[in-house]
Amino acid sequence: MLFEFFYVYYNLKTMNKISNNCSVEDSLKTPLLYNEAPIGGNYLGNNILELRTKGFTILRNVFERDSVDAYREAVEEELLENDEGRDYLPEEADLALAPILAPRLREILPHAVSKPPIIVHATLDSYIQSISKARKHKPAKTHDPHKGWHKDGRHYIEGPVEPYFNMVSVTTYLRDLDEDEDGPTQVVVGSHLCNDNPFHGDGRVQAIRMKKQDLLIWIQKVWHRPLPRLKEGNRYFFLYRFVPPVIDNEILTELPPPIKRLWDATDDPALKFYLGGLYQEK
Ligand SMILES: O=C(O)CCC(=O)C(=O)O
Ligand SMILES: [Fe+2]
Repeated sequence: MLFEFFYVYYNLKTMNKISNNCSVEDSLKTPLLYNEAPIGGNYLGNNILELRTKGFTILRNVFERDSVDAYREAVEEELLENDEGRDYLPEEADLALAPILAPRLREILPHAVSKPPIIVHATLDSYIQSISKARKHKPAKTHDPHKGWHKDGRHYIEGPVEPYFNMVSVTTYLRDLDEDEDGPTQVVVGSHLCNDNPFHGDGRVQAIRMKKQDLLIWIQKVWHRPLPRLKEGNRYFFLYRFVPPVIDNEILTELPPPIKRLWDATDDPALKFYLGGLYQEK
């Protein structure tokens, strides 16, 4: 009897789990698999501290490592070319949305984007910015120390620095970045909080090394620049931006098609909020 009860309970639980997942996963079919385990321990706090002090942090083991290769191959098949001959992934593709559904990212973003006293969940602002094509010519082996540095936004900070951040960016590179030849992004550590300027040789320059199953969370107010990929294959740089939905923001009345599909498919209010913020159907 007891055994029977557990058997039924177990089945119900499993069915429930599957049906919960189905509604979302059925509407987003990609080979990318997520690490479902929470970030845990002190890691979450350390990630947030690092993001605020250094301007970037690496969120580890967000994806199942082997699935990233399958995902990248699927991306490669869906690439389109724009008028300037650059490859891009259409932002309405399911593949474009898959990385930001990772549970670990959903766990940390509400803490990363904050503007007290409003409690926020992150809202997607935009998707993929660019995918650079494989370099056709052989680039120089040394990097001009001045070339390419910029902040996205104002270059100089005036007055007191806002200690909370109202926009964070998330990047996946789909490849291991073990050395400069892999084409990591370089940053000046902590330069979102000060006026260190790499053109003057200020600050500590760091190339962001991470694995393909990791995500970079960063603030585009740090000085940064891409290093070119000097190996075979495309350099991928998928950029997503997240902002807190503050009450005086315009409330979205439309969502991009893949987001809308997911929004409709899920009954989970937290996921709805993550996808659309204060979105209201017209
Ligand atoms: O490709 C990179 O590593 C950096 C790109 C960049 O600077 C940007 O998207 O703002
Ligand atoms: Fe930039």
